[in-house]
Amino acid sequence: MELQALIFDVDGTLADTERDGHRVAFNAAFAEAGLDWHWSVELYGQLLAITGGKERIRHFVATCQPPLPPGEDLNALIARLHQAKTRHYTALLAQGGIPLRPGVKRLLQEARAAGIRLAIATTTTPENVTALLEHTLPESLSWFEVIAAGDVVPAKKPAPDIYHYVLERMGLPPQACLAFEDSENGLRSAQQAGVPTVVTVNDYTRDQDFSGAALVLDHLGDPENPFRVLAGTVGSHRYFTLELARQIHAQVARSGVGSS
Ligand code: XBP
Ligand code: MG
Repeated sequence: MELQALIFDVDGTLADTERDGHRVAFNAAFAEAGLDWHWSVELYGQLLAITGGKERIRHFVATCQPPLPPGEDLNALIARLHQAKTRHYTALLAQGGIPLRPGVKRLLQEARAAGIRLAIATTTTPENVTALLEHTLPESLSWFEVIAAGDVVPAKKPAPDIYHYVLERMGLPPQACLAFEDSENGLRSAQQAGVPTVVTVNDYTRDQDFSGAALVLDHLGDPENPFRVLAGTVGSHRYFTLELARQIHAQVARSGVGSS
């Protein structure tokens, strides 16, 4: 089956948003609420095991037992903090400080020009996706035919639900697609839905278990900034092109490695 669509994760994949974006916004929301909570770079790395901001705050409260404001229901507190966090995060993106990762813009443009369909599968809040694209590559907002984000499915990654949702909306079987993820949770999500997956690692995820990925790279690369291959074979390619996407996709179809 031919490659028909590319499905992208957002956080860590399209852009390095976690350490200097989401984490900073969570801390700003905690400070604004008068809470003496602070998520250090290291603690945040551990909290990333839980996908989804509201779920992450709940996990932090349960495991670290920080002081809570008296008399407020926990669900209401989490909802309030998360709304503030989204406001801080989108304001931060509007300042333009978080660029797309190497090769992302080039690959999106190449895929679009070739008539390859594009979609997004992420656990983050929809406003965050819109804000990121608006401030990095505004024209791409109309390129993604499905932007599946946040609470649109009840079970977040590593559950496969968000990929099932995208595939159903696109009317495509998983074998017609290639997913791009940066984390083990993301890889497991795509894999359980049967979508072959390319992983581009980042500082928070590089030591995770990516067994079963079709290819693992440090980033997608560009002609002047080639990728490093951490697992898989790329032939003579030095940066990720649509031709390499097709090659990887065909390889998975032949061998079964890289899909569930
Ligand atoms: C990303 C996430 C997100 C963000 C926070 O995971 O876990 O929760 O950290 O976003 P993935 P919200 O890249 O695997 O989709 O606060 O909007 O939930
Ligand atoms: Mg991610």
